[in-house]
Amino acid sequence: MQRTLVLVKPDGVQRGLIGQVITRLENRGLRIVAAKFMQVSRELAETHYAIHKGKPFYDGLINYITSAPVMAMVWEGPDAVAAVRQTMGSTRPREAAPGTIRHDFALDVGRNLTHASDSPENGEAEIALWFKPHELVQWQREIDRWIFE
Ligand code: DAT
Ligand code: MG
Repeated sequence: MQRTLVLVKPDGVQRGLIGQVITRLENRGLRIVAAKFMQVSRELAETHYAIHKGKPFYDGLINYITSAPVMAMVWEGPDAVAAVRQTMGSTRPREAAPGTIRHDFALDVGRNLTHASDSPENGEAEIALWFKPHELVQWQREIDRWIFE
């Protein structure tokens, strides 16, 4: 079982799309492990997006992610990192496949609604950055055996 960090970014929160993102991940069969509605500090934003520092879109990205609250979550499942990114769609919403969240709800790369970790290693690092260990809930879902082979 693999875990990944998911954020509904400020545009998704402001547009009332938290529920739709959660529904799609639930429908997929992924299991929620943690959730926290929060205002992102500049410090957290800069650590989370450190890899993009120096890029032309960096300042806009930091302003965007700190501009309103986000819904931060951890989801798990088999190959959860790849599965969630597949459900999110391409970074550029106008290149995202129909049926993906970014295709169905977004147009601009700077308002692409969600974040999802891009590798298992980054997933674990991002989960540790956004959540304290006791905020991650270990639980058994009754229907797991009908979703996980
Ligand atoms: P992703 O969020 O799909 O993992 P990323 O990690 O490459 O994409 O970039 C992080 C965010 O930065 C992305 O969700 C939106 C923004 N971004 C990326 N490339 C951009 C660009 N060329 N112009 C504007 N914003 C960009
Ligand atoms: Mg990324």
